[in-house]
Amino acid sequence: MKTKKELKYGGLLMLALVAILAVSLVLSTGVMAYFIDGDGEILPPQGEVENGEEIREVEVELNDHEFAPNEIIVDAGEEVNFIVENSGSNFHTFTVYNPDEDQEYALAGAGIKPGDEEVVTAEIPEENQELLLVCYFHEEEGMVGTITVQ
Ligand SMILES: [Cu+2]
Repeated sequence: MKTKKELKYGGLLMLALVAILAVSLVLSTGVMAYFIDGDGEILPPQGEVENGEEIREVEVELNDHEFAPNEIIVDAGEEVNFIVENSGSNFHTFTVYNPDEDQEYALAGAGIKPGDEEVVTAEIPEENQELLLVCYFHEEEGMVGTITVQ
């Protein structure tokens, strides 16, 4: 038969195990998404939110064959207007995918002729995750990027 003391320590051990389990669950899911710069810092979202407006504007240039910038950071659940300018000499697409969704359906996107500029509006998902940015035509040439939702 266990003494009172043994029972007490048994309970504490159980609590500690539950706490460790909870912490590792959290670490393995959402939290890692914050550590995107490798130093454990949360980076500010890019672009501007105009006074009194809810919509962030992020400028992106399409070159032959890359997005500039190709690593974009936004806030979860916000609406973003990507101001996309094709500075290259080829036709490019600015296509945003949610890797959790069916790849046939882009979250947002546009095809843009050389010299043209278009506003591509995207409703950013609520979950922390990484969205994919691709040009349909030059994905294999490395015209890809990420939109980190934090
Ligand atoms: Cu392209």
